[in-house]
Amino acid sequence: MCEVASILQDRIVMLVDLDYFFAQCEERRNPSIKGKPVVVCVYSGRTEDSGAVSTANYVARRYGVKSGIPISLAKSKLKDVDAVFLPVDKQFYREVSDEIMEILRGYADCFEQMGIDEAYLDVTQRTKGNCREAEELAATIKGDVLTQQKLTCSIGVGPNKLVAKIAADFQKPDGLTLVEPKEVQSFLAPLPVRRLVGVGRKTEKRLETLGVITVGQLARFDVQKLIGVFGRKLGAYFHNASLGVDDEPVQERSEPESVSRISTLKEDTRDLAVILDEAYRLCDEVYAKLMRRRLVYRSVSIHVVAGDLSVHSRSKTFENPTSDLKAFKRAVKELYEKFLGESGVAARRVGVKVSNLSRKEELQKQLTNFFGFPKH
Ligand code: DCP
Ligand code: CA
Ligand code: CA
Repeated sequence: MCEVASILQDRIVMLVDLDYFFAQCEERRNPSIKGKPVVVCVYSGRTEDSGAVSTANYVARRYGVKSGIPISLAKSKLKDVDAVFLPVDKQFYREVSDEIMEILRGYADCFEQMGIDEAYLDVTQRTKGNCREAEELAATIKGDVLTQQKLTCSIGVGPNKLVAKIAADFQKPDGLTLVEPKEVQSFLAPLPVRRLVGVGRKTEKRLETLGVITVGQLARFDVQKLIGVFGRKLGAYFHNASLGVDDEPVQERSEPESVSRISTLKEDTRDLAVILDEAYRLCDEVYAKLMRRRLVYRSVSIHVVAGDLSVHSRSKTFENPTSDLKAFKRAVKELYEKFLGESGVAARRVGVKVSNLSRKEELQKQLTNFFGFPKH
């Protein structure tokens, strides 16, 4: 649907990017660190400070701390400052990300997640192609993410992915930038070429030798010469990009292989009722996600992390795909009973998972084929 729209009509595309994402997750988890410089680190483990900065909050950025620099350098920049250094906790950020992506998905005609903290939303239909409406929708989305998930994001709204992305980066954090079709070229012209997707440090240098620093200069640069330097494909791409032209559709990525939830119990236990109480709650969450994404499942698994941190699992596969919540819970109960019967360990964390996923529409198609055409 959105693919056709990309060729036939003017589109409205948003890019939603979460602000200083990993560090903001840490602030949400522990609000007392808010206001201090927060640096999230990937420790390599060789020496105490070896490794790199994954990201930093905006307070730390004022001291020159940013993604990619060595931890030791970040520490020296923050010498004598009450700063917080934390190790990355990818699993936690992934959980936060999943929940936010579900909120965003609900606002899109078409949705495309790009990595852990950003997504494109095609909102052409629901805004009837009206920029003002799209701007209001973006404000609503920001409000929703903030109230439901306590995180700020920056949103760019434009006629395509290229412009939306640059617009989202334009004002950060907590920004909202609308670029209407008639403003595209004047918006892009003063920006450095580096802001265009696909222009890395090398290309930037090369363009600089041609006297091209800004996107506006690139737009005016002879396209044939550009092709002469970068080849047909890339040269044409740079030329179009500099004019803000981009026909890439917002496209849903392939379906996830599984959907799972795991949680830590108040205390280690072998009590089936206590385990199921938590496991059923997780089933409801997994199920809600399946429904939102219109997925059916064929396999169910349970996971147990024992008190000694050993990991155990059991699974079951149905003959046919199903979207039944009761069957899901029945299978989970069966598997936990089986597990407790076979193993002597007490559970510290419990999880549930569905896999072998497929689209609900495909299930219906298969059934229709099997039973003949549906009556109208
Ligand atoms: N990330 C990383 N190493 C990098 C860049 C990013 O580990 N070199 C991780 C940490 C970030 C997350 O990816 O939180 C998202 O990257 P972004 O580039 O979107 O940066 P942030 O969200 O941290 O900051 P901004 O507010 O600029 O978007
Ligand atoms: Ca971000
Ligand atoms: Ca990002």
